[in-house]
Amino acid sequence: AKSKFEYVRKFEQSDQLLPQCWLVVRVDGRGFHKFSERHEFAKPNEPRCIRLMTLAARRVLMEHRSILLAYGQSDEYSFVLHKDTNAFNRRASKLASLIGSLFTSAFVFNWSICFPDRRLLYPPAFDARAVAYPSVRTLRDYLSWRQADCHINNLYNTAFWSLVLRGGLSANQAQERLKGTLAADKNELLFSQFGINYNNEPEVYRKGSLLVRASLLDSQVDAVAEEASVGDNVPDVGEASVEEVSEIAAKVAKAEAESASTLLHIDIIKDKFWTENPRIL
Ligand code: DGT
Ligand code: MG
Ligand code: MG
Ligand code: MG
Ligand code: MG
Repeated sequence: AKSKFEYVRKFEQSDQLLPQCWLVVRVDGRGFHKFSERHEFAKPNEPRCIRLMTLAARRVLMEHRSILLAYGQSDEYSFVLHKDTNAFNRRASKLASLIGSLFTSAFVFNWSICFPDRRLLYPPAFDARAVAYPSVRTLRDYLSWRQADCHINNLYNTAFWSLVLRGGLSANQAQERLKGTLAADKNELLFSQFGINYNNEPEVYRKGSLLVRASLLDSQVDAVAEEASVGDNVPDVGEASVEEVSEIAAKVAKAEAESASTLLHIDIIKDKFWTENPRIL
């Protein structure tokens, strides 16, 4: 019962990821520099977009049970699958395309929940790639890389937008002012010129967002998580009405429950979180 055309299947190449490696799928918004401008995102951080990204990520965790945790910052989210997973035969293209397209559709699907007063002006896209990491060390270094990127960019962007929006500098002048500065210089500039203690900026901006399967967490972290997610349940929704705000809160709470994941804004570079939660990796 095979057609004579069946042979073309042999042109498909295997892209199975190595066994016993941790699998990471990272999605990243296409052209979000422009997307954030067109949709008038707050600078440097738009809390409604962060909430939308996390809702979309929760949808992915709900659907794909082999994902242990996800880490998001800026316009990206990384999903970590267990090293023993056999999901989709560990095929890179299947994993990346399914997670990337579900993330994208969930982002669009939930847009009006997070931006009740702002129309989506064109369909956004997210690229996705799948990578295998051969050890806990390399996986943790991957996650540290993304969190270090979050820190470096957020410190830079906080200084840059303070100089432009509050210091009255042009974008070029602000860029010149920051050229060659170290982290300590930017901290000092923020404090002396704008009275901003960078360490008091919200953790969600400085550390990014970590979603962990609740069943893998140890109790003491659960307590911290409770606080973090309660805070996250009070959506900052601009011009939204009271009914809209409670609708958003209800939908966020529903997504939280269904994905059974806990939202944390914490340091994942240091050992502390991993040694306190040995069941995750
Ligand atoms: P790509 O990924 O190569 O297609 O290009 P982009 O433009 O997406 O660049 P990428 O991913 O390196 O950087 C993310 C951009 O999104 C960056 O220009 C900052 C912007 N962005 C992300 N989150 C926010 C936000 O909350 N507020 C604002 N104003 N911009 C944001
Ligand atoms: Mg991007
Ligand atoms: Mg890029
Ligand atoms: Mg990006
Ligand atoms: Mg099919």
